[in-house]
Amino acid sequence: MKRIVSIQDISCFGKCSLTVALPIISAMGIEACCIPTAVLSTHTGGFTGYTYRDLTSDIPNIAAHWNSINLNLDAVYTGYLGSFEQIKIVSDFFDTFKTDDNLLIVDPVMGDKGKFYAGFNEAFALEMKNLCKKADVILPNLTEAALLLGEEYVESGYDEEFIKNMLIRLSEIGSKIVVLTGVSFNDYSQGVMSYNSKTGEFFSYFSDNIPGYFHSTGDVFSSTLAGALVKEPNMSKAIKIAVDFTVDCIKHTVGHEKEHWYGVRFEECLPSLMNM
Ligand code: PXL
Repeated sequence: MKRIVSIQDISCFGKCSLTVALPIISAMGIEACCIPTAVLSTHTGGFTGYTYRDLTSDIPNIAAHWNSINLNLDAVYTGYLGSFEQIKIVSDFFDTFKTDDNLLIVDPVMGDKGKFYAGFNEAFALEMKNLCKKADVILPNLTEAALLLGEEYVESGYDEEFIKNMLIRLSEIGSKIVVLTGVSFNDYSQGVMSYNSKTGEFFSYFSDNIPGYFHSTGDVFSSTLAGALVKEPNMSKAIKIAVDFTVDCIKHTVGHEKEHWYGVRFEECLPSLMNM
C-alpha cells in the first residue's frame, strides 16, 4: 500500500485542507498520514472570529520521530502553511524524507481570484517560492502563479500561448512538473494546463465551467491529484481524474450553495472516486 503524508492545517469546521485531504487519500486506497501545521476553529475564507493554534514547533519533533522509525513516504503533499518559519521547517522535512522515487508535491496555497487569503503577503509568496524550488510537482492556481512570478494577476482574456509561457517560467523556479489550475479561455469551460520541463510536454484538460465560487475546490483537486499520481505516475490520467472528481463535487454542491457556501459536498462523491 502506498503512503502519503499531507502537511497542512486542520480547520475543524469548514471542509478544507486536512479534513478534505485525509478522506480523499484514504478513499483512493492510499495510507493517509498527516502533520497538522495549525488548528483553526474554521477556515479563514468567509468566517470571522476563528481561533488559530500554531503547531510549528511540533513539526521537527514529529519528523525526528518518523525518521527514527525509518518511515518511508511515497509522497509528501503540502497545502496551506501559516508562517515563514513553517515553510522553512517543511523545507527541512523535504530534505530528510526525499528519496530517489518519492514525490514532493507543493500546493502553494496563498490566495484565489486575484487576492491573498487572510494573513498572507508578497514576502510570504517569496518564501513559498523557495519551497516550490524543492518540489517535484507544484499546483498553483492562476492567482498563486502570478504571486510566485511577482506579476499582476490576469483574470481573463489570455490565450494558450500566455499560459504556456507562464508554465515554462513557473517550471524555471525548479519543479519538474507544473499544474496550473483555474485556466479558462472562454465562458463555458474551465480546467488545468500542465507542463513537464523534462520532456517539454504540455497537457490541457477542460470541463464545463460551472458559475459560482466553490470554496476549497483547490484542496479537493490537489488531494486527488496527489493520490492519483502516487497510484500511477501518469500525469494526464491523474489530471483527468482530479478534474473530473472536482467537477463532480461542484455539481453535487450546486443548488445547496446557501447551506454549503464554506465547502463542497465531496463526501457524496467519494464512492465514485473509488471507482475512478
Ligand atoms: O482551502 C485553502 C485553505 C486552507 N486552510 C485554511 C484556509 C484556506 C482558504 O481559505 O483558510 C485555514
